[in-house]
Amino acid sequence: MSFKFQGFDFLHLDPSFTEDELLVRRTTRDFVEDNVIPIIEACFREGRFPRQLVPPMGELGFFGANLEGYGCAGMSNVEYGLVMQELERGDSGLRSFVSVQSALVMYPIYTFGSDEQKDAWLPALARGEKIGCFGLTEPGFGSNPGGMTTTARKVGGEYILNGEKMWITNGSIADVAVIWAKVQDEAVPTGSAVRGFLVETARPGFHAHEIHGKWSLRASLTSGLSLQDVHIPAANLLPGSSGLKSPLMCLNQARYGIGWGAIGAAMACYDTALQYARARKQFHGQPIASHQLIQQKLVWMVSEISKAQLLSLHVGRLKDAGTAGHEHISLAKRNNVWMALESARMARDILGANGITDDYPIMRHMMNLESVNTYEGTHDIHTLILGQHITGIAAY
Ligand code: TGC
Ligand code: FAD
Repeated sequence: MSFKFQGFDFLHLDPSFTEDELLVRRTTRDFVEDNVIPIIEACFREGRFPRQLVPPMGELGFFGANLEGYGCAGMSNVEYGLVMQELERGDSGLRSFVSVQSALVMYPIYTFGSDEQKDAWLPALARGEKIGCFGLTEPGFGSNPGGMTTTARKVGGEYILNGEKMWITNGSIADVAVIWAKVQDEAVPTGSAVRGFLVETARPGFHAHEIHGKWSLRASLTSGLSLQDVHIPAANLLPGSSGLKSPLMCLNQARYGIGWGAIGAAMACYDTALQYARARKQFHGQPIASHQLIQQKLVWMVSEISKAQLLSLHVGRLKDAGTAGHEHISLAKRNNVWMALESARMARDILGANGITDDYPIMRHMMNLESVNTYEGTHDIHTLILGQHITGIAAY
């Protein structure tokens, strides 16, 4: 059983949004209600990504939504954030798909790519006709991607790539992989800078294998990538990429969207718990919502979701004004995912035994949020990023 979502606007924030922002939110919410909610529990149970949703999401302009031109919707960052919020109210896996395609594949092509690369990839990625993935993490280097061992050796007019990437969303269905590797150039013997490369996944030596056995993000595909002597033309280097800063700039875009997305997951859990608590009766025929301890949990969720909304809206306005620092984005990602995970745990408790079943969306959100807490910089890595910003001392 699931309850129809009632919306969440405790602080009367809706007048703070423009008409266009509210239209984007309504359109995405309707899409999720009509296309995601009816199928998502089955997809999660079967460990299946609902690929049939990719073309309609392309038509709605969800891919590369905050980019201009190349068939992209040219949304503001607040509008893009609201899309992420609504998608993640459906499922973190769906938001992940859009995050990777938009922030981690289209954004680096848009920002670091040549005109030829942009023309070749961006329109097809925007329509969802092509799918991309982002290969930064390696088996031995997760929180510390600067230690990566994947190499790109320049030989004549080609680069030859070797290495392993791990935990790569969409890896096994991608047409193109944005691979981050350390360049070995005979002409520049001391150079080992991290650069980005566009690797067509059909190239010999490129293999992707799906990672099974996940209890989280089961409606999303996660893969390991192996690159063994993969030859690519030198023109596949992203010419504007330079050093670890480049992939970290992509992560800022994705982390910003996750900050909003986590609010959506928390709203789904809170709304389910509230409706359940009003209907469920225990002791003297009274709804459990009449008990103080249940109310305390609901009030915690309302407080924290409201604060998270204010935080993401403010960071979004800063981003639209061009003044958001990566520390602001870390603050939003860290706080909002923590808040959503705590909300999911409280909401699960309110549903008692029913809370552990997939008759309700809470346990699925809770399991998904464990991944969201880890990827794009773990909760603790964002603590250290903020600690470094405040003190000027890196404590990694
Ligand atoms: P560090 O020396 O601090 O920095 C290297 C250069 O980058 C600059 N920088 C940033 N620039 C832009 N945005 C940021 N967020 C930046 N953070 C740092 C920095 O100023 C420096 O610039 P320059 O000019 O001096 O060269 O680098 P470090 O090696 O000490 O590492 C810093 C640390 C730990 C914060 C970083 O490595 C980190 O963020 N680690 C977490 C890794 C991570 O988040 N991985 C995510 C992989 S992708 C993923 O999870 C996708 S999930 C997909 C889905 O949504 O489904
Ligand atoms: P580790 O880095 O080994 O960390 C383990 C623990 O140690 C954590 O608690 C961490 O906080 C802690 N820790 C590490 N260093 C320190 C320190 N200096 N001080 C204190 N504590 C520390 N990556 C991609 O590149 N592309 C993708 O598309 C992608 N998709 C993903 C999808 C899923 C479902 C998941 C789960 C991960 C995905 N990732 C992806 C990888 C993700 O970014 C990494 O898992 C994440 O960065 C953490 O790395 P790790 O798992 O190796 O953990």
